[in-house]
Amino acid sequence: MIIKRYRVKSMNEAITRIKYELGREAVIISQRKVRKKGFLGFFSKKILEVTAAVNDPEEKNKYENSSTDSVENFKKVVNDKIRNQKRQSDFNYAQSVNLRSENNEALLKEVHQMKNMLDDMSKKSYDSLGKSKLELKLENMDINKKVIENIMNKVKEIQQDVEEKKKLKMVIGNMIKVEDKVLENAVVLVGPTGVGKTTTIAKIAGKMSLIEKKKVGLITIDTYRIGAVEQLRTYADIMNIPFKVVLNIKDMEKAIDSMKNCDIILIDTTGRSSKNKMQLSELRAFIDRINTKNIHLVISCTTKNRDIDTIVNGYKELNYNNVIITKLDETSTYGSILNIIDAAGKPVSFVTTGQNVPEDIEVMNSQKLTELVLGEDIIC
Ligand SMILES: Nc1nc2c(ncn2[C@@H]2O[C@H](COP(=O)(O)OP(=O)(O)O)[C@@H](O)[C@H]2O)c(=O)[nH]1
Ligand SMILES: [Mg+2]
Repeated sequence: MIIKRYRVKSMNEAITRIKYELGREAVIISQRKVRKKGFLGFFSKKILEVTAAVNDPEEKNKYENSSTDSVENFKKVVNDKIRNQKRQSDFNYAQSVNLRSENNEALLKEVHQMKNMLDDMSKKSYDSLGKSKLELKLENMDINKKVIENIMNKVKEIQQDVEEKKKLKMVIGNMIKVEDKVLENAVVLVGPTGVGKTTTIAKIAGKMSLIEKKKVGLITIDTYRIGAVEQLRTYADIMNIPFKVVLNIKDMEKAIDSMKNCDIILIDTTGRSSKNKMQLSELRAFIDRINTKNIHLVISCTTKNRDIDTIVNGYKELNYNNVIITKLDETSTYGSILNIIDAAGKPVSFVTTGQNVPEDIEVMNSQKLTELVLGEDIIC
């Protein structure tokens, strides 16, 4: 850099001289007013001192070169820095990728676990109340809560490696006890009004007398309902079999005695409310006179779940040995079969499947009843 000081009278003079000597690129660095030096200078006028500077062309080149270098250096430094930064960031990235992949692994593991849980859940398919698909299926079959709980516990207890459906069949199959009983001597049918006692007696009588050619006698103690006696008498007349009406307890033994040559005596009773203990005790007194182990509780599979318990438990007073489940043709879900069997704790002797006498009655095996309960079969 070239620096020059000019002592001039005016700035104009300074600029002219600076331009001339240093060129147009020169710049004024400073200016100040000073007195001329020397003795006379004391009283002399003040003059202008202007300092100007310009870059030395050589130095300028050098500077430019060096600046180029420095730019290059700068670039280099910057690039190095960038490279370093990149390396660092690559390292960081790699680390983060590592971390991410580690995290990913953990995440994948979690997702996998969640998937398994979901699979498990969809297999069991829990609803919002935490019920499994199986439980919901059983509920849809109108099987009551208590029985479902019992079934689920038994299904869980099965160690065998078989599918759930099979386990379910095994459990229900074991719960449904059927007794293909040889009917002989006195057989009594008890149960609520309208479940089909009289019709069922007519069906059994018809099968035994018309098909099995057995000697059948009919007795009714159902003198309570108008027309009940006539209903059974009509069947007896058609089948041409003996028929007796028993009005009081002491007539019971006489009536049975009068039919001692029969292979089987079928006894029809009055439908009683299971809630009416008096009526049931009265009935019990009649049954005690009959002295038989062949007492069947007749109950319709269309009975509401809550009523099943009341009926089945109420009639326990009569010590029934079997249950006859009627009207299987009148429903599309057969869970009540299981509810009845579970509540009664007695084997099923017959089921009835329609109003036709004598054909709509059968001894249904446990497998067929299980299929009905599980909705795999229907009664048309
Ligand atoms: N759909 C259908 N109806 C039946 C069945 N058994 C009986 N019934 C009918 O149920 C009604 C009452 O039958 P009933 O024998 O008089 O019942 P009870 O009062 O118990 O003696 C009658 O209309 C019968 O025809 C059955 O298995 N299916
Ligand atoms: Mg009747």
